[in-house]
Amino acid sequence: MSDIKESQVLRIAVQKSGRLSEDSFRLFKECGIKFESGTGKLKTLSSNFPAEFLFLRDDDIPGYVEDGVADIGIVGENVYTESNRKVEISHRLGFSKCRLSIAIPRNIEYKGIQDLQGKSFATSYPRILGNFLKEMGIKGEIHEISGSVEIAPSIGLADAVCDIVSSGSTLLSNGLKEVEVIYRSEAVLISHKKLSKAKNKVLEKLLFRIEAVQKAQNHKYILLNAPNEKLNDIISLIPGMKSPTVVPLAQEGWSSVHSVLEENDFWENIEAIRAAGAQGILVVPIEKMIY
Ligand code: PRT
Ligand code: ZN
Repeated sequence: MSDIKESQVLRIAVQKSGRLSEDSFRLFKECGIKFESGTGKLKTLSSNFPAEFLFLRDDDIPGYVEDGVADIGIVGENVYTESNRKVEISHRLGFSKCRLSIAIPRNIEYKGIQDLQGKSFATSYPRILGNFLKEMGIKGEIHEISGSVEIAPSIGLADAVCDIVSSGSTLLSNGLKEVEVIYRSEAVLISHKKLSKAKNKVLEKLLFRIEAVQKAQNHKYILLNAPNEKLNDIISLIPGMKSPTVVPLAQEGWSSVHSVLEENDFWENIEAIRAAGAQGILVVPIEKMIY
C-alpha cells in the first residue's frame, strides 16, 4: 500500500481483546481486508485495503473517533450512548447483542417500576440509567462502579444493579433477578462527523462490502430437482434475486432449479416446496451477495 497517501488511509479503531474483537476481526476478514491481529501491536496497516487498524479498549473508542484520532470504530451501542460523544452511527453490525437491565435480589418482591422509587443503584452506565429513571419519574441514587457490579447488593453497596445481561446466568448466580430491560444493544460502526472526501470514499467501499457480507448471512443458495410440469409452482415459491436458474436434468421430464432465498422464507416454504414435488433439495451458505 506504499503508493497510497496517509490522508487516504481510513483509521479503524477496534477493541484490542474482548467480546467485540473476534467478531470484528472476522467481519473484516469476510470483507476481504487483510491485517495482522494479535501480535501485541497497537496499530497495523492492512496489506490490501487503504486502512490502518488501531487496537484499543472499547471505552476509549468513541472519544478517539470524536477527536479524529481514529476515523471510524466498532463499539457496543451501550458504550456509544453512555460516552455521549459526538460521533455518528454509520452502520449496525448485528453481533454482540445484549441488553442493559435493572436487577434486584431474588427474594425481594417486585410489582412494578414504582418499587424502584428511592432505591440505590450500582452501575457502570450512570448516563443511560439516569436518563431512564428520569423518564420514568423514579428518584434514585446512582453509584458508579467500573466492574463486578453484580455483587453490589450482597455487600450492601446498593439495593439494585443496572448491568449488561446476555444469557442471564451472571445475575442468577449472584442471587439477582432481572426486573426492567432499559436498553438494547448491538455492535455498531461509528464514524467521525467530518471525514474528508477521500476517507468517506474508503468508508463507502467498506460499507458496501459489509452489506454484501450481511446479506449473504441472511440468505441461502437452494438447489432442487423438480418435475417439469411442477416448475411454475416451485418457481413461485423461490423467486430468487431476479428469477431462478432452470437447467434440464439428464433424466427426461425433470429440471434442476437454483435460487436464492432468505433463511426465514426457506423454513416457511419448505413444506410447500416438497408438496409441489421437489426432490433432492440442497441448501448451501452464500459467502457474498450483491444485488
Ligand atoms: O477491556 P475493554 O474495556 O476493551 O472491554 P470490556 O471488558 O469493557 O468489554 P467486554 O469485552 O466485556 O464487552 C464489550 C461489549 O460487548 C459490551 O460493551 C457490550 O456491548 C457487549 N456485550 C455482549 C457484553 C455482553 N454481551 C456481556 N455479557 N458485555 C458484557 N457482558 C458481561 C456483563 O457485564 C456481565 O458481567 O457479561 C456478564 C453477563 O453475561 P450473562 O451471559 O451472564 O448474562
Ligand atoms: Zn471497556
